[in-house]
Amino acid sequence: MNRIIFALDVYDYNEALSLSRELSNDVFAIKVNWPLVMNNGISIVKEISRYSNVICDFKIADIDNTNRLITEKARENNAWGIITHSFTGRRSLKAVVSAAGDMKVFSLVSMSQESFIDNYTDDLVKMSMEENVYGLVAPGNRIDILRHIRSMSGDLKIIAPGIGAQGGGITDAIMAGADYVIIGRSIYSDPEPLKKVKSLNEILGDD
Ligand code: O7M
Repeated sequence: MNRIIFALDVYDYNEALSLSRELSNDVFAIKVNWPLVMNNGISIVKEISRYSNVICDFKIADIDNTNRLITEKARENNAWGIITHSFTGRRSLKAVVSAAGDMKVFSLVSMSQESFIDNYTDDLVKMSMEENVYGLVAPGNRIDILRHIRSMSGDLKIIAPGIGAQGGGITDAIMAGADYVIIGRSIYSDPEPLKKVKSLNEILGDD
């Protein structure tokens, strides 16, 4: 079992493909964000999906119709999962869940940096559960908040960024209730990314 979601926050096509090929067997999924898609187009999602589960981290935050249009593009390109904001309200979240089909929807309920979202986290968790999302994004570097979200969210999957470059500890995040940890710079900025992933998996007791 792998519990690392690799945040592929690079611009370059060749670098992205070569990291995806190299790391795919040792990570649970690859998270694709705007920097890569802006440089290469949405078809990069389909290409990477040949090697790994791909989670489109588009942090969708618009009205229902626009959310639907964005979600459909991710689905068309074989994404395994999609990340949406939830602060935009129930109608917007419903649109993502309904357009997602088999794709897993992750709803962001707290960030790895302090934000105004912190004032609404409990409401966002409750609404996300009522709307049947698959999982939540919660901060892996703000352990008390992560533990609190875990205590509220039943068996929803929690994916947690903020590890390494943003100060969070990988085992602390798992112990506080994260199912998966999202890690970018600590892996792709390492001179030996595969070795780095394997050593993190060893810390987690994963093979
Ligand atoms: O390990 P890093 O800091 O290099 O990368 C962290 C990744 O997680 C990067 O892709 C961020 O956009 C993302 N992220 C956060 O860092 N903080 C958040 O609160 C939320 C996310 C995220 O993945 O949201 C889905």
